[in-house]
Amino acid sequence: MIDLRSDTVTKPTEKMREAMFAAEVGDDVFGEDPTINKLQERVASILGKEAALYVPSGTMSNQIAINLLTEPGDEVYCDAGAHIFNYEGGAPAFLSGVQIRPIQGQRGVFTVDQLEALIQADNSHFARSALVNIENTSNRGGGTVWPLAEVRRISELAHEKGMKVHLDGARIWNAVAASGTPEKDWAQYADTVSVCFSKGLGAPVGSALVGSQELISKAHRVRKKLGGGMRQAGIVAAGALYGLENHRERMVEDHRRAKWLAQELATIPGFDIDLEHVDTNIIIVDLSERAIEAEQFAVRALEKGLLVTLAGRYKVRFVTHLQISDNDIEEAVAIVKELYGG
Ligand code: TLP
Repeated sequence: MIDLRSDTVTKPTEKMREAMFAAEVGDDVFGEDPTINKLQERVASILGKEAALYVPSGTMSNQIAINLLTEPGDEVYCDAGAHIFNYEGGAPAFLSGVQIRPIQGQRGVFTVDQLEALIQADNSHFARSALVNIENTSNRGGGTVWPLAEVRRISELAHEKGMKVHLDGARIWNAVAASGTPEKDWAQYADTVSVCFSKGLGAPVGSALVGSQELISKAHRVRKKLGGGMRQAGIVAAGALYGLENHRERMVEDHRRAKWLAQELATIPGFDIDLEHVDTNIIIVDLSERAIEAEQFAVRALEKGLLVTLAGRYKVRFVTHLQISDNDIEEAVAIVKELYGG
């Protein structure tokens, strides 16, 4: 099976397992797990923020941020394809009582002008404009890396208007590997950053919410309320720490393979791929020209041993990761060409 469904499907490598096996642990709800404490310090330092909190998932990390930075009835701005809006089970409404105002960006990226046009006047008819969410890289956008200058402009406008900025950096590591712009440079424009260890870094579990000491102290209580305190989770945090130290630089390999795969798939008639913008490890293929339903594509590919996910009625997503080799790419291309020509 060639599993290109997501970079979440990776299994810990031997060395990662050894690090996990050897991890020192303690009760993290008492703040006594040395491995988690080390991970939190390290990730805060990489992002240039005061503090970090280890949490079970990227979803929890994003939702804690939304909870901290809004009041019920507030409005949150994000791209229409954002994970917080599409894939978190309606949690912003469920957990924080906020509404989402989606922005129709390009490949997951919106502009400061688009945001400015939507910010509400201070009038009791309107929801309070409270928070802007930037997802970098953009998942549904096809792994797009944001332009740093636009992130800065959005952050400046948001703060000028009394709003906060959250960076969903589930794949910030990919943005760094692709752009050469360090984590800190992206994070400086955000009040909170969520980073994931369980995607490109290849760790089995966990994410971190990063921000000021004040916000992260408050985040402890929200994590507790959500049931996210994990006791001796240093076992899994050791995998995250291992990934952080050893798997960031190799991501350029995932990006090279994604570009290669995209170029091959784009030679198939009616397979529409924005080749110029395969920035990182995600490829979205639009099959609408041939009216091939994504679900049907996925079923046929599965029969041949290739796993993909759906990104829309006619859109299929391929994701490269730690456990995909050059050989896997060759085989994946052969399978798709066998099924659809080219
Ligand atoms: N994304 C998953 C699915 O949920 C779609 C994937 O396979 O890509 N932010 C972004 C940008 C994400 O892509 C994801 C996961 C999350 C947050 C949530 O992370 P988890 O799955 O740890 O809750």
